[in-house]
Amino acid sequence: MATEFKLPELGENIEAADVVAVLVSEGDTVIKDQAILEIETDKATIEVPSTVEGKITNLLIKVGDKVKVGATILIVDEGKIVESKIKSESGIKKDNKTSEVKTEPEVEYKATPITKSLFKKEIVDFYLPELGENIEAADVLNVLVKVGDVIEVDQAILEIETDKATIEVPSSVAGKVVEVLIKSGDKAKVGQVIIKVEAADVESVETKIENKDEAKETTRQSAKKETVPIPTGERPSIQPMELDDQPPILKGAAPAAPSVRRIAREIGVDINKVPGSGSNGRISMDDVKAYSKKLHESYAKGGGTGLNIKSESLPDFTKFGVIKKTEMTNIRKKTADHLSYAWASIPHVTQFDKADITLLEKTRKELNKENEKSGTKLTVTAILVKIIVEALKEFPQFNSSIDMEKKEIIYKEYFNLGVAVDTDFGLIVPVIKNVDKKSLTEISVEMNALAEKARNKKIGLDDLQGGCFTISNLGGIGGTYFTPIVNSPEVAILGVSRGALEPVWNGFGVFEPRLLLPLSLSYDHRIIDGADAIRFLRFVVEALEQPLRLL
Ligand code: CAO
Repeated sequence: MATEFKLPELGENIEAADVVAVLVSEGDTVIKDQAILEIETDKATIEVPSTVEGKITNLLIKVGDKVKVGATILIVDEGKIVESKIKSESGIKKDNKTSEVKTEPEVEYKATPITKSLFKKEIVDFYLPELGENIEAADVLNVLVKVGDVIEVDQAILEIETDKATIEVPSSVAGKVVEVLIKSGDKAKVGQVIIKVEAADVESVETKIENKDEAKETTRQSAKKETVPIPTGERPSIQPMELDDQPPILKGAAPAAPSVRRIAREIGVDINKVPGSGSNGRISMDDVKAYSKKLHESYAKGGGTGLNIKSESLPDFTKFGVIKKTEMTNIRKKTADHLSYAWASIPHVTQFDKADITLLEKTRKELNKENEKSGTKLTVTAILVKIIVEALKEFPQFNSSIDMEKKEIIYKEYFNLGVAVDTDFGLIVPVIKNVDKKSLTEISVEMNALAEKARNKKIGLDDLQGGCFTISNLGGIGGTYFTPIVNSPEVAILGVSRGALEPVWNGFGVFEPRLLLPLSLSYDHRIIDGADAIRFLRFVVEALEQPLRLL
């Protein structure tokens, strides 16, 4: 006998729904409660279970259709069906408990009245929801409910520990706990049944919770109901507004249709991080696409570095003692942003060496004494500026920048050197332009003038731009070694620490007191190899040790 299966009542004021997936085909044999359709209303996405049994002779809807409540979905022939055919065609169990489809040669099925409501009081399984990318299981620390408890949506029912955090798992179902299937000390797998609940008499629209097996179409066709009610309240309180660095939403399974989840998984998007725009935070296909687009944009903004750092929230320091707050100066803000970017986006390596500047210092001091009257002072930094220009000529990759988006290296044929200046309001790096065309004295004069301007807040924007390489000399203040941060988009920086007298073996049986200058060369390992960095630094050391060659 031919029986029609019509779209049943879906709830108050819901007259139609969009067909998101059709889970059966013509010729299939369906049984009662087997999911045959996935539909989306403006309230939720639900799987529609069959209320008829038999072989499908006519399938009258397809994905994308809008179906009205009461419209015929399919027609079945509910005659006698050979059991083996059922098994081979649908591979299913008759219900969600234990009873397999009977093994007698023939089973007679009767159609259930089409008017049967989707919304009913029933026992539902609560599964351990998805906990985040690559988290498949967690240790159960505490089970917070027991049989007989009446629980509410969002009530914590379990305390679990993953390798990332300790989490309270909230229920996504309200009702009376009839079975607890887990205990402290157990390892719970995502998708595993935790408790069984006699659901409260609410319009608990059902959704299928995903696990790995669900990706398989065969399982999707299964009549075995793996369903949990979607929380009827607001979406979990941890709002997923940030991108990939945010923790997943842990309060309940992300509300999304299985088809949406599957696409998210296929394109590598963690569904738990997608902000849902639908009612109660329901995640649509468009939400997944928008999130994925934003994710790619944020990667692109990071220059292809994937840099997407979110600040951690600070503790309340007043709990530990008295505090005072001041606003960051603009220089401090810019320095913080710039250095954070450089530090996170450039793979830094720092190479150390020491230069014997005994002779150089003797000569420098003598020259300064001779030139005392002119007021021109030759400084260690000015000498280093001159040496670095020669080194940049010898090693052009140190005078370059990298364009990661275009995968290009930009070599500069001009020589502008930045010198870090310590000021009362923060670090400033004025740039001495075209150093290769200037004498040591000119460099010295210009550098002192720029440092003075920087300290008196008179520095212009032009004085701060166009640098190729930076020198940071902290030796006037002290210190042995430090690891300077490359001043992006440059690719290397020389850190200079305090020159000091040290005993050096002269090769003839005696330690001699020599003035050694500690040098630290930080470089961008994407473009500069370690061997080149040593050669570059050796070049600088040798130039400092043989000042006559420099002249
Ligand atoms: N080792 C030992 N003594 C050093 C030295 C070193 N590495 N560098 C400088 N000195 C000495 C100088 O010889 C000078 O002594 P004399 O007066 O006897 O000659 C004295 O320290 C002061 O030097 P200076 O500061 O006048 O001149 P400079 O060219 O060496 O330095 C400048 C100029 C602008 C680099 C420096 O004033 C400065 O601001 N340094 C701090 C840079 C900085 O903050 N870097 C940090 C960046 S990361 O946070």
